[in-house]
Amino acid sequence: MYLDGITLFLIRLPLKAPFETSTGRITHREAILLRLEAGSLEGWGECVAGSVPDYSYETTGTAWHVLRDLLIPAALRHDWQGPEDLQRLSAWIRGHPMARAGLEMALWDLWGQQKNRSLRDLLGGERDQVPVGVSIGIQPSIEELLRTVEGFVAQGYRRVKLKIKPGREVGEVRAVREAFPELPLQVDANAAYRLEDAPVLKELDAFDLLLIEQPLDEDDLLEHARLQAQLRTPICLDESIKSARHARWALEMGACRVINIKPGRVGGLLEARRIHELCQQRGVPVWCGGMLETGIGRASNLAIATLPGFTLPGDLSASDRYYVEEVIDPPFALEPDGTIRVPGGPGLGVTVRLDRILRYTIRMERFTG
Ligand code: OSB
Ligand code: MG
Repeated sequence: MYLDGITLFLIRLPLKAPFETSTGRITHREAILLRLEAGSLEGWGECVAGSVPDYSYETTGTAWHVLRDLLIPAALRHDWQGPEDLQRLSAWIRGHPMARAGLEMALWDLWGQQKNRSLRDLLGGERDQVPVGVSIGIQPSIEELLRTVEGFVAQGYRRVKLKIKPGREVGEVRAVREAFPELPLQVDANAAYRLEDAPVLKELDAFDLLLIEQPLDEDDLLEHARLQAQLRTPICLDESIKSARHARWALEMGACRVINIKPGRVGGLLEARRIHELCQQRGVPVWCGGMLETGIGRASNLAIATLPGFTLPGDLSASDRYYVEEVIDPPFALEPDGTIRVPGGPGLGVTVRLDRILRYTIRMERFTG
């Protein structure tokens, strides 16, 4: 199969509420959407890189460059036998997993439509709905935090993740734990601590957390192993795990006991599935992380979260948790039992609303072979 054209859209979507992490605060989500054309079919993908290099070195700017100047010209010349081809085609490019993963997602969508199979089925998923949690940004005050948690719990979210940073952790976690003694709760530091901060992180052991996500720098695998040895709470790595090799190193070193799998961070769904397999063999629980995706990326995350090793609720919330307006129809909704239904239609199984995408597009470029 040859591709007839590829369009990149840089969109800037307003968030319902600002999202604050240890690295900063955003009011809009910038992301690149990709549309692949092949005959009468269209495949959509989403690249999770953000506008600034705070979570990883990739940005919408670097991803645009890698897609436009390297991946897209090669993709338009290639006779595709499947999304798997992308690995061979892009093996010479160092890094830039988010750019690759965006293109891979669109190839999977196209492939599923051509074969009339859902992405979930193509990946070997087993469920048609997945339990989900919500990731709550750092709030202006503990009162505000308690109100926010209460709102999401009332909506039916099954577990809550609190963003933390130095000085904004023990008081916050204690308050939420006291108000919600039974709530499955976890925290995410986005690499804000150093090994010297172990004493404050050890205080979190008292609150029965499911896990502490990425306390230290992404390169600090050795330090994470030293920290894990001092903590009862499992460490979960996010930013540190950029491939199945990183996952193997981290597990062999004892740097974590849980892994957050984000296909966008590891170069795509195939690499994500390899990490899932490795963790399953070792009895390590995994869950699907999120990057404030639109409905396009969310559909892809939901599909991989149906694999059997995804035993913890994902950062896969309903569309209305993030955006005033969703770019797909219908938006993803939270079911009363705290799950989200996984689309069963061909490919990603969502209807993309180009009219809405265009309203939020700040840069667009179309390429043909
Ligand atoms: O570290 O998991 C993270 C959002 C953007 C970048 C990094 C992270 C996050 C989240 C939000 O925690 C997860 C979601 O999409 O709900
Ligand atoms: Mg994280």
